[in-house]
Amino acid sequence: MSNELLLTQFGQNAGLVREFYELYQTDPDLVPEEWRAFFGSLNGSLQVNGQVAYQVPASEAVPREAPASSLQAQVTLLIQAYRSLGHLRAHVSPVSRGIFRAPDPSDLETGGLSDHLSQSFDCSGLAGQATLPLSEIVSRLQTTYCSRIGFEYTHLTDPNERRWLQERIESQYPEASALTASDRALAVRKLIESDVLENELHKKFPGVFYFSGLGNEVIVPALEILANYAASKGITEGVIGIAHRARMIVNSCVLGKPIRNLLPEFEDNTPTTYMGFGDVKYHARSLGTKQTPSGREIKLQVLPNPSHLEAVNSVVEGVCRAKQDRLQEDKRYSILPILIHGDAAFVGQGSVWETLSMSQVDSAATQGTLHFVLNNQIGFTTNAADGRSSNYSTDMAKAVEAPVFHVNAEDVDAVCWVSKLALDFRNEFKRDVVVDLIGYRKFGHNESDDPSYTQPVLYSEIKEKKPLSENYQKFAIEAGAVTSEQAKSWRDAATQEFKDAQEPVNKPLVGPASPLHGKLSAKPSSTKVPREALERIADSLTNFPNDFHLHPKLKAQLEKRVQSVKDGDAIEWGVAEALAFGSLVMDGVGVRLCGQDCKRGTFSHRHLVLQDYQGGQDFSALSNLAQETSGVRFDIYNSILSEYACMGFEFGYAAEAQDKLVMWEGQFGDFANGAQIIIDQFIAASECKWQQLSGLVLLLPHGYEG
Ligand SMILES: Cc1ncc(C[n+]2csc(CCOP(=O)(O)OP(=O)(O)O)c2C)c(N)n1
Repeated sequence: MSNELLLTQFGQNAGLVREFYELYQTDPDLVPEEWRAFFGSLNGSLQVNGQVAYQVPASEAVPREAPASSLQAQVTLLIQAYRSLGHLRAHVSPVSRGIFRAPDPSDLETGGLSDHLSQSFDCSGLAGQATLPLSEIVSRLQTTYCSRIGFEYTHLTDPNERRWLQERIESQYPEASALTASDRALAVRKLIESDVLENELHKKFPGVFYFSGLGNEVIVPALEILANYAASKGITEGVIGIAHRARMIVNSCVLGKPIRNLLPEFEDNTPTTYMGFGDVKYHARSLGTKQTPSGREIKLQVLPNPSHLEAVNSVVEGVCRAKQDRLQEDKRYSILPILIHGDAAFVGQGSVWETLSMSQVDSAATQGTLHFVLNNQIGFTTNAADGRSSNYSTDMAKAVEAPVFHVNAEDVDAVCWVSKLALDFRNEFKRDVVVDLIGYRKFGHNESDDPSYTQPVLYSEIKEKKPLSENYQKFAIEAGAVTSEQAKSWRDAATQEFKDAQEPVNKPLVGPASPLHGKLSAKPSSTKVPREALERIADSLTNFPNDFHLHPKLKAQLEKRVQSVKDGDAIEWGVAEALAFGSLVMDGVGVRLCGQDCKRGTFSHRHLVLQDYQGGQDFSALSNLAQETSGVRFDIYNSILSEYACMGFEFGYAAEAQDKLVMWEGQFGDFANGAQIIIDQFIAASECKWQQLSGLVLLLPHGYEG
């Protein structure tokens, strides 16, 4: 087994271990004491289960009394250490709870470089330079990689992506990352609005749950400024999945949901809840349209979701994919999925991984998703040490090659800059990216919870913290971006809006329990299909291009299928299905079928996508038929081996594409209960809870033998 393979036994920490080992080989003092002891016990090679896992090639080991070339090697290692591990030393947490640990890469004394600070070295393109004095190399690395953002991007395997990020980061952060004066003013206003709304809700509805977002309220200016930026970059619509935390301020202060509409939900005073339908306020859908400074409009929607954390992720993706499927290839990116997670849920809920895992596959890719983690460093009462085995809660995102940016949630400028960087990366490379907003939770888990039972020390620190709106307002005034009069007028206006919004709360209720009431009817329609149409569909099954090479075993089988339609006799299940799908696409109804091994069919019964026996192009008879007749799409996909996220995705797709037949197929029917949350919370209940329709069909072939 190769060294690299053996290293994989350290899992995602393999790179870290190797780098530590290389540093150790250069100089044992470069690594922390415990690592020194560990490597020291290995007798010159890194071993796992008695086998050599990694041996620094003799040519790479640098002696302590180093000649110039070895000094350069040490400088290169130093730069590499900052780029790949600097995030572990960045000041990303606004509270003193320590979740990060790493050796100090700037410890030049032990690295033997301190006598060479004025000497120039090759700096691996740092700041666009070929060489720089060591003192400048170190200070630049320190301010870029160990300030208020922790950048994780060296795990990306594509050198273009790494280089793109490296150049942006090293040329812009922190010097060129400040917000403009007008964006600072906007951020102050949004923070004030969030603060006022939360405080007023607290006063008016003591103990009523709305899951305060304070401590991570930076998400509000971040989304606001991001929406403006996204619109200027051609994004026309953002579809957001967000759990309970901070949802009120996102809905009201970003999507513009009027407080007048919010308050009745707090009093359970809506026609829907009177009828025993509906859902709690922090699960509701919200829609907004923004006119942005670039003159372009952007639509935003928060999808409704159940309490089941992270369940909505794949639904958001499905909705976005359905929207993207209506667009030309070069416009698909204009629909942006945004998923806002909790730190504990992100690492704990399987749906997160399943959805990440789908992010690049043919059936479900959505041009990259922007993830925000509202990382308050706690899950209800549970600390990170009990809540996860990984260093960061975001670590699994690295497995799909998503860059991860950890950012101090009290540094508004840094948060907004890195959010824009994340969007640009997503637009450029069409892959997921994560912004981990490291903040805190101002209050308890909910509005009647006392967090001092479980985190007494942390909460005595949090109690002393000033609201971000105050701190940032002071900063923006000092920077000349706003005046104190402006800030006061925004605070007064927000308070007044809340006051005014209370007036209609006690008015009598009018309106239907559901906007769908009386609007739905099953229109009977004829399902007859003319014989000629059926024969055309059958013929299409073998209408191969001249250069297509059919698998020899399929020839007779397919010919028999065509003949059975002509004879009108002995029509197999797979043929009947093809006739049903084919007749729909000929009538102009798009069809999408997705599930495990769907293209061939689990029981070798479908064969709707045929592989060329000599490695040429696949043949999809019904896709061709759809294009030739009505121009709609017939899409059939093999999904990843998941039920939960895949069914959620198809639910979202079907909810958005109501003009199509959308089907999810279970490999065997009994596996469907891997997606029980989607069945119970979305398929069975979405109309009643959120007036959300979805025509998703579940195909559940029976059998226990799978
Ligand atoms: C699937 C699921 N399991 C458990 C819960 C109960 N629950 C609600 S919030 C929460 C803690 C979530 O922590 P985190 O993801 O960090 O978000 P935070 O509330 O801290 O913002 C738990 C356990 C839930 N809503 N959904």
